[in-house]
Amino acid sequence: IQVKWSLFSPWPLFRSGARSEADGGKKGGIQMDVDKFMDWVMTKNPGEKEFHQAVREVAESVQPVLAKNPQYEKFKILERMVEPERQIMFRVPWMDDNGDIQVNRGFRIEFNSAIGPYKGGLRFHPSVYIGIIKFLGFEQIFKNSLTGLPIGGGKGGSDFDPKGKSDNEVMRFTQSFMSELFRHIGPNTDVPAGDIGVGGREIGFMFGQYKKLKNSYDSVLTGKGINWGGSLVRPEATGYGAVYFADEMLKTRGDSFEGKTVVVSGSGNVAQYAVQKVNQLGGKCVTLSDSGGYIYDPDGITGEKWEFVMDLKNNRRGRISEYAEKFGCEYFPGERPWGVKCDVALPCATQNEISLEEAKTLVANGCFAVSEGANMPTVPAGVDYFVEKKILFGPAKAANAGGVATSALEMAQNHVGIPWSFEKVDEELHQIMINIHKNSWDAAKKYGHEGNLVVGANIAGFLKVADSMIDQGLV
Ligand code: NDP
Ligand code: 2IT
Repeated sequence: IQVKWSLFSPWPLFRSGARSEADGGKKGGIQMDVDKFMDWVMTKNPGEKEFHQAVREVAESVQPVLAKNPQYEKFKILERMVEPERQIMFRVPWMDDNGDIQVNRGFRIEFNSAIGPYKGGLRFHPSVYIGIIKFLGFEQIFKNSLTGLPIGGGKGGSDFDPKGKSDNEVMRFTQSFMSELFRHIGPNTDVPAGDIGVGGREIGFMFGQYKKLKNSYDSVLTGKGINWGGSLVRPEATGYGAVYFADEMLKTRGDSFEGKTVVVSGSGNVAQYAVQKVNQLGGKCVTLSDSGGYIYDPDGITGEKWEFVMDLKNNRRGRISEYAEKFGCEYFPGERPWGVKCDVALPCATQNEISLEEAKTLVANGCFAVSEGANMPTVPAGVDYFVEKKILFGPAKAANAGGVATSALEMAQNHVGIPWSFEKVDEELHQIMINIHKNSWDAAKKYGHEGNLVVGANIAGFLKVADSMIDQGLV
């Protein structure tokens, strides 16, 4: 049997030993060989390609920091960060409406608690496997740090497919899921929330089951209903936040959403409220999509058309093609909306939904700002292309941090026991997005990548977690 010795002793492989050039080798961190580091990560985490993708971007981004600050290398911060503190995988058996037994797999990855209890959503989608949950959990560490609030990084979910399931089936599944998850979470330990396939309905069923098992009314999930501990603006927060972030980017060029044509993908929670906020700021959203295809409405998705989407997706749980039938606009089955001419693009569906070709098409058609509402929606070569072309590019962990930030505000309200007004939460959210943009901008500039918010967000998110890990010793 051939054993890769790098699995046991990675350091000599990816430390070049050469002092960094950045400071003439005087203060000197050690230059890391990112390719070799990634070989080690990939050997330890085989087949998890989305996780590899997320780690590589962060590892590349923080090189200027490692070069100037030897303590991060000394304390093996990056090597420790890529290893989750705890990973939980469990069986979720449940009974469907025909009386047949179904078995799904549940996950919760408690990735990093250096700056607060694990925090991050739960995704229910048939594509879910460990590599997806790990990429999302890893991203969450830096995103949560960027919010400026005391929340660590975690993520979970299941390969359960909510599509076509009855309310009763969803309830039985979520109760079974929580029957295992409850023993791992807690208001000061780990606080899940929603993500793809997990919205108010699922959070409600899970909260009910948790409460029954623990006999305790804990702030253990966010995205709760407004009658039972939820926060105003949490449903809106991710979409609003991604638009607030885009607005900050536009301001750096003396511009705004007024009169802009905006292409949006997805038609779920994030997309819905991104459209509403764009409308409020004077822009026009002309597309929405789901896994079936996209609709193109050149007049804009406003008023009763927006209300129709809300009812279609949140109550009737139908397909976006019905919008085209109802309002007589075009529907493109099996396609993504990136070929539509626009000023601003808001990817709000899923990972790797903008390919390099699509990134090129967007730019060729005049798109000059992209704010990522979804997690990791642009492939790495697409991100590089946007950066190279000096597009205003808001990377996911900065641009969509408004959701988790407002979750932390929900926790704060729960801990004090007093709810805030819509205006107060919205104001806090807006200010948080302004701060994230500024901090990412400043970090990029400080480390020699002015205007590159990918590098800036990764560095700003990394520093706070890295310093906290050092403060807390070898844990
Ligand atoms: P929803 O489940 O409410 O909506 C997801 C939307 O994306 C649906 O329109 C869905 O279409 C579409 N979609 C999902 N997977 C695919 C796929 N593989 N191909 C094409 N379309 C797809 O989820 P959210 O709106 O909550 O989440 C959207 C994105 O935003 C995700 O990347 C999520 O991680 C991210 N995010 C969410 C936050 C939140 O607070 N909810 C916070 C931060 C980020 P269909 O119904 O046909 O599957
Ligand atoms: O990706 C994300 O940030 C979320 N799905 C929201 C997480 C949260 O805890 O609100």
